[in-house]
Amino acid sequence: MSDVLFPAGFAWGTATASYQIEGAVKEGGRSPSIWDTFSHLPGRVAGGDHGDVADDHYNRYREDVALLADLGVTHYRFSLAWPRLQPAGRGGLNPDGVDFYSRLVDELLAHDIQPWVTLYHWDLPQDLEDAGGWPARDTAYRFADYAAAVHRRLHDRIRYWTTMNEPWCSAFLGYASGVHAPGRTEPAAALAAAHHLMLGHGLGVQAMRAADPDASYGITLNLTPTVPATDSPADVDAARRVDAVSNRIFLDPILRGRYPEDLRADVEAVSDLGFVQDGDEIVTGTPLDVLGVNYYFRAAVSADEGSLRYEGAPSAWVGSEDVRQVGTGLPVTDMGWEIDPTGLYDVLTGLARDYDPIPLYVTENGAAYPDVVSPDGAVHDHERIAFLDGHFRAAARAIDDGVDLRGYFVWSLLDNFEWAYGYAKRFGLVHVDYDTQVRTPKDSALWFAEVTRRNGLRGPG
Ligand code: GBH
Repeated sequence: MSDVLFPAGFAWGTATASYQIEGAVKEGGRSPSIWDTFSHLPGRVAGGDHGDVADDHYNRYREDVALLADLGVTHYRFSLAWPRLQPAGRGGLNPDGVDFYSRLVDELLAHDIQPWVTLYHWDLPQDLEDAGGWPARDTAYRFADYAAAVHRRLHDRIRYWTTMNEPWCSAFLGYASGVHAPGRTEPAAALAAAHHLMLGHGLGVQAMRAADPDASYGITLNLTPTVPATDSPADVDAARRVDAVSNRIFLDPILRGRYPEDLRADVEAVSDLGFVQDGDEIVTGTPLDVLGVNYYFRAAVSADEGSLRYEGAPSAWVGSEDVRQVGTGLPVTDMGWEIDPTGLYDVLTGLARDYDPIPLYVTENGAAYPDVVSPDGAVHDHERIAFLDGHFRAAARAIDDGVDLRGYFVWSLLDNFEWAYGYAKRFGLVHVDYDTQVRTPKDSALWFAEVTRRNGLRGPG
């Protein structure tokens, strides 16, 4: 029986995000972000949790890079905190912020780990939200300026630049359902936010590429393969609509330079997309070097039932508020998300089928489980190992079938602040004790180190 091997040079990594791990929210001249504000409002985050300390990665980054080295990863995906680098969201950069990321990058390179940077993973400077946030067009220009300024200082050592992480979440969880910061529930504003996130992305790529054409530029999208719960015409159309407002609303303006026609019709009652100005779709469609895909689960959807995906919160599916997600009976993780590796295969092969060729990376995939440290000092997270093993094999099948997949980042290196769920959900390969900040590599970390060493998996696909 042959093993599953990945192509030579395949990138193996883990991913994190600034607000989820750094803590030190008042150190080094950092200003508040929308997540600082939101998480300190009563009732917004489970357990009243916030990112004030998180994993204290800001002060412990050397230890964390050593953990990465033990995993044998070739790449590390992390995000830059805009409020650390440019506290007011405009103007000059904060030297202490630049210095922190500069030291982190040096530490990674000293361990032969390539830094893969995301410029925006949801921590908008609060000052910019106060000026209107992503529904305001100016925020796109502010983002492009920030991207250009940071790139100028760090591009000598960072070769992989991602503009946005999951603009869907920023736009629709932030401004429609309101379960993420800034917690607004304005469906039309959410559509404008989605557009301005893509506009900022395109302007940012243009500015960075002009300064350094040789680095790699891209964006990361959360893609949710969507299937009808039954073959009734209403459910089939519900799946089409959710696919439009979750996936194609970003994929098409970015990879084809135009919004899908069916989406325009679906959201007509909410917005005429009047904020899309002449020439904008050329900017959103600025050519990219890579597309990052975050995959967690597949959604089965059904029409004609009240859609309350979070208790009490409005739907994130603007224009399709009548649709709800239904279970299909597959086993779930601690998030309640169904485990479906075939969904990853379908996302990757679907992109290769429906869009012009572009190198793909899985920039996030992983699972939460209520891991505990056993009396023997270890964390026996066999479910996470099974989850990752299944998804790695699905990725390998996609490569076999011709998909240009170049790398895979596990979410996440460390247990961390899981947004609206706080610290209750643990996604790490490494366990974090939030009282002591002690890091304990889980069994999955040891298993993953073996995967990166072999560049593959034991046993047939
Ligand atoms: C990613 O988002 C994030 O990039 C990362 O920061 C996070 O920690 C990680 O995954 C784990 O959650 O039920 O309407 O709220 C997760 C992608 C997209 C998955 C939205 C859940 C459900 C939408 N998420 N999706 S809704």
